[in-house]
Amino acid sequence: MALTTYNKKRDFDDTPEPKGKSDKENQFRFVVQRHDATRLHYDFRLELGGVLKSWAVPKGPSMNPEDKRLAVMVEDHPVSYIDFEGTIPKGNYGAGEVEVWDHGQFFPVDENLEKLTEKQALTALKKGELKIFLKGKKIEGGFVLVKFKQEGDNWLLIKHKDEYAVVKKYDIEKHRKT
Ligand SMILES: [Mn+2]
Repeated sequence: MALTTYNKKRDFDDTPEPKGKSDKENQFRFVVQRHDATRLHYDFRLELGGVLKSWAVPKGPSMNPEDKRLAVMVEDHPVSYIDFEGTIPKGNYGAGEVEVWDHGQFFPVDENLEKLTEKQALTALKKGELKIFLKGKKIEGGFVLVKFKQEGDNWLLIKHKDEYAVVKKYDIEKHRKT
C-alpha cells in the first residue's frame, strides 16, 4: 500500500498530521507547503493515483525557466494532507511549522499541452518525466518534473518558457503570504 512509509514515519498520537489512507476520486489538485523544519524547504505535492505524489524542494519552485530546482521525491502523502497546516512537535519526523504557500489545480499534459488522463500521468511519472500545467494563486503555467538519474529520488522542477514565466530573479520568500 502506497502510504505505508508515510504512516510508519509518524506517531499519530503525537503529531497533528493526518493519518494516511488513500482516496479514490482524483481532483487533480496541487499544493506547495512551506515547511520550516531542520532546513527550510517547500513540499510540492500532486494529487495522483489516490495519494499526493510528493517532492521536497529545498529552494521551492521558481517561476524563472532558468532555475532548475532540485526536487527530492519523498514518500506518498495522503490526499487529506493537502490543506494541512500547523506545528509538527519536536521529536517527530519533520518537526517544525507547515503552512500552505500555494494551492490550486493542475493538469498533466503532453508536449502539445494536450491533457493526459490520470493513468497516462502515472505512466509518465514512472518513466521519470511529467509535464504539468499549474493554476495556483502564486504559481501558474507549464512546468516539468524530470528525474535526472535512473537511480535515486532526485528530480528537477523546471518552469516552462511561456507567458507566465518570470525572467528576473525569482525570490520565493518574498512571495510568502503575510
Ligand atoms: Mn517537508
